[in-house]
Amino acid sequence: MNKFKILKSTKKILIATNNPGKFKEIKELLPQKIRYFKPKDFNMKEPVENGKTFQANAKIKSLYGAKSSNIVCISDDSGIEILELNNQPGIYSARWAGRKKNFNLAIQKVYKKLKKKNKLNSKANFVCCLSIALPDGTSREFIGRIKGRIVFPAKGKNGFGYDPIFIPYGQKKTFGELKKREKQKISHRYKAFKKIKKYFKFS
Ligand code: ITT
Repeated sequence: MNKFKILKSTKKILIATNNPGKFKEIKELLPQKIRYFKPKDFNMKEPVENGKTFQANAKIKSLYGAKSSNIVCISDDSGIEILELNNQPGIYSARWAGRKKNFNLAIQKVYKKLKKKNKLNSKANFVCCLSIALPDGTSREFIGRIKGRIVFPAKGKNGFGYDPIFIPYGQKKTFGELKKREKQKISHRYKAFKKIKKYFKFS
């Protein structure tokens, strides 16, 4: 873990995601003094995400990012597990939206599958794995989860992806209806972030 000491003095970080919603949320959680880069700042291609778990895919992305940029890299592999659909789409959450990343389509797909089972309000979890990789090829993964349930119709314009159909336990509003800072206080991404917070210097 000692190698991670360099995070306290690091001035540049690549946030290796092409998803603007994720980029924003990750950047807002991290120290504001650091300069953040996107994959396109390094003309990076997307690595093949052929892992079988959130951890494996997050690691593929962060190691690829750190190697391509030669700076510290943070990646995020995340998704929604819908219990009545045997935890699908899980690591395939982005892929359910098709090549055009159309989340209306992905949400329709969830609707049709749950409707068939007459379980529109299935329990669900959002899962996020954050991975930090150093240019020397070292990486660590950190998982966060939030439990809740699915709701139809979709509600709210905040957030991204599946946010409009997910209500966290203890709340009445979907992630799409909650204010950005309310989601950021309880989300799967925040819970993963809490585990890495100690490696950074805030202020
Ligand atoms: P990168 O791989 O470039 O980071 P991606 O969107 O393809 O972008 P993933 O493979 O990790 O990333 O897919 C995760 C999908 O899960 C994402 O596209 C969202 O639709 C969904 N997801 C993850 N976290 C979410 C959140 O906080 N709110 C809503 N949907 C979320």
